[in-house]
Amino acid sequence: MLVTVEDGRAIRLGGDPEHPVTQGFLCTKVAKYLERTYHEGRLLYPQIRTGAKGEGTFRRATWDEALELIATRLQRVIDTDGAQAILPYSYAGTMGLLQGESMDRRFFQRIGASLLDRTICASAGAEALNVTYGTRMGPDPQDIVDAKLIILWGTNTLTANPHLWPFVRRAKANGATTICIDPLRTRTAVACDEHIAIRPGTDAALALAIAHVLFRDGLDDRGYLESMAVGWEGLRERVLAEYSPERVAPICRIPVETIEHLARRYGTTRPTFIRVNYGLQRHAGGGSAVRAISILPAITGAWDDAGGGVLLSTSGTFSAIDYAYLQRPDFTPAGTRTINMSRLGEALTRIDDPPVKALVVYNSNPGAVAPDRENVLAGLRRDDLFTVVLEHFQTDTADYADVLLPATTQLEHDDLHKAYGHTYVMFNQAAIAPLGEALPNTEIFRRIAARMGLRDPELQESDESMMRGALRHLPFTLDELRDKASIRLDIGSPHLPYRRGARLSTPSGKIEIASERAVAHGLDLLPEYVPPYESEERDPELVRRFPLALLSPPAHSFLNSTFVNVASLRRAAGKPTLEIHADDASARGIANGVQVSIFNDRGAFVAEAVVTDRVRPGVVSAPSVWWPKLTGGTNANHTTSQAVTDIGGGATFYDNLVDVRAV
Ligand SMILES: Nc1nc2c(c(=O)[nH]1)N[C@H]1C(S)=C(S)[C@@H](COP(=O)(O)OP(=O)(O)OC[C@H]3O[C@@H](n4cnc5c(=O)[nH]c(N)nc54)[C@H](O)[C@@H]3O)O[C@H]1N2
Ligand SMILES: Nc1nc2c(c(=O)[nH]1)N[C@H]1C(S)=C(S)[C@@H](COP(=O)(O)OP(=O)(O)OC[C@H]3O[C@@H](n4cnc5c(=O)[nH]c(N)nc54)[C@H](O)[C@@H]3O)O[C@H]1N2
Ligand SMILES: [Mo]
Repeated sequence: MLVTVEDGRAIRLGGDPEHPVTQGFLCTKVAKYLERTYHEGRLLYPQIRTGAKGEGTFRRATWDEALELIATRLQRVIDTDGAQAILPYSYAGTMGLLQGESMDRRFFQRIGASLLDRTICASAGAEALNVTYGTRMGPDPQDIVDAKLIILWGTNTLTANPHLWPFVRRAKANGATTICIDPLRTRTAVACDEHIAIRPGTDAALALAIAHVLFRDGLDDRGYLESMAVGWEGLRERVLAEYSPERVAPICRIPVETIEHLARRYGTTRPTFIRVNYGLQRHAGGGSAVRAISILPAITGAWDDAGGGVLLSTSGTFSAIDYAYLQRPDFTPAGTRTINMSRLGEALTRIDDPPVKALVVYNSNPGAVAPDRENVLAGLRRDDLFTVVLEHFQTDTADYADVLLPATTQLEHDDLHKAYGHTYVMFNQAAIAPLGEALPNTEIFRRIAARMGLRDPELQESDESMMRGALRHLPFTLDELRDKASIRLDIGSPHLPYRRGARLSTPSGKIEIASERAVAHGLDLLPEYVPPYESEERDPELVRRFPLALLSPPAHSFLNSTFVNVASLRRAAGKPTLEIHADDASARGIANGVQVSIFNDRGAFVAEAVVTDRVRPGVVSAPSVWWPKLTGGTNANHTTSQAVTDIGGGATFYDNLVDVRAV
């Protein structure tokens, strides 16, 4: 983005028209980044808690006093319970390589704190691709303009990834057909040629039924499979025996003909591009779903075509960045335990070898976004837990802090960025001085380390020097990147990561349809359908008590819980709503516009009913992630569970049965 600064104040913000992917366009939220930066609620100085935990009353402190308190309390935890009683908690507040994952990692690993498994978003699909393809790569979005069939699978592109849309639109203009697979009729579904309203959590079954038709009708590319994949013969046998469209249709609750048409079209069109994203992996079988979908282009040989294949994330394309230099995983003492961030409530209330005694939260708002919120709050409320929060705003999480520290925003610090939807490395140049006494995360961790008496030079390295280190294996320097702002990776154009002849980084060097590493993770040797935890297949009694499947996907105007406190965006979002089909509403005496309680055994939240056929019967949707403190104290995460996915330990936000009643 381009920022115009006048007398030290940012006055205008826009997309960079020269960026080949974003092309001058900012999404709805980031377009309001100035309003957010200069928001009256910005934290401008360190604060120390004075009231009860959760009450949110603080007094102003100096950096000196705040740092001294943090250093003393962390040291006391190390002395009495051991360093593993300290838990860092961070995710995607900023995805910058410096402010997101550098000095913080060095610091916590050096003191021997518990490691955090960052599973709250993408780990199920990431691990599924790692076992199948060795890494995560896919076609370059710029190449998909040549695709003739585009399947948007478990993704609300127009909301969550709008920068892909111009390329989808160009493909459409070139004659491509677009199909959206989503239980909800999202704005993306409306913009596509076809919408398949699948039952949540059953995508693996659909993908394997497509594979069935491809093999049954001879639409597989035997040459590609033989040279590039292992285990396809076993898969062929399995899908022909177990995944016929007739058997899968009732699982996915879609017509047999829909599956037949989809499969035949997939098998007879070239190039085919599948954009699979994270919505469909937030279920028990999320990893298995991504695994099954990811092998479809191996069956048809779509990876040979420019713009063909499957794209979950381009993260693996950025492997030349020296993450080990930035993060120093070698600092971690042998035997250090790892705590899954998707089970924070459990970590704070049930683990005791040792118990978590200090929690340091940055780039995340677990008090709003983490599943099973009532359990999370029970943990945050503990009086023997010392909590430090680095934030821009006094979020629901910040209300539980013992020490609350002001962090800089994207406009106030330098950073390096990779992408997960394109292939450019980017430089983020500070445009304005930090507001108030705010400091970058990196500087805060340097100061905490120094205050604790740690003398390692790696814990004092400057941002500039870390950026140079991170880029040392790339064919350009930091100065060139700073000058150009963004540089495409040297990967050839079109980018064909798995074209015939490519050697993969899996043990066999091939696409592992049959995967021993999947077995090591507890999956079957071959892809299969793993039903949702909260489903007829696994728990019919629960279905009788809580018959509605709740999805709580991102609201168009928010970025998870970020931007919820920005007035213009909250106005655009309106209020917390629950979308419910007329059949389900009338069965419960619920009229459009009434307040409803959405509940299960974990908890309840309140929203306004919107009776609509955007959701199918049996499915309800609550656009998220609202700040409970701004909306009557609750949000959808009162009902979500801490159960994790079949692979990758991912959160299962959308594997969530509820019932609804008017209040
Ligand atoms: N505006 C906006 N943009 C965002 C975000 C945001 O909060 N707001 N968040 C960002 C982040 S962190 C992420 S991870 C991405 C997430 O963006 P996406 O990867 O697109 O994932 P979700 O929005 O979680 O879900 C996408 C769609 O999947 C559908 N879905 C749910 N369950 C299933 C299922 O079982 N099968 C299928 N086929 N579909 C299903 C949902 O109804 C939803 O419409 O977006 C990023 N972009
Ligand atoms: N029910 C439900 N829950 C969900 C989801 C859902 O779809 N439904 N989505 C899930 C997904 S995909 C994700 S990725 C997670 C995201 O969860 P989080 O990673 O917690 O993301 P945000 O809610 O955006 O909160 C990020 C916080 O970081 C702060 N921040 C931003 N930049 C900086 C910085 O430079 N320094 C510091 N110190 N702080 C900063 C912001 O002010 C913000 O409060 O939520 C998950 N939770
Ligand atoms: Mo995410």
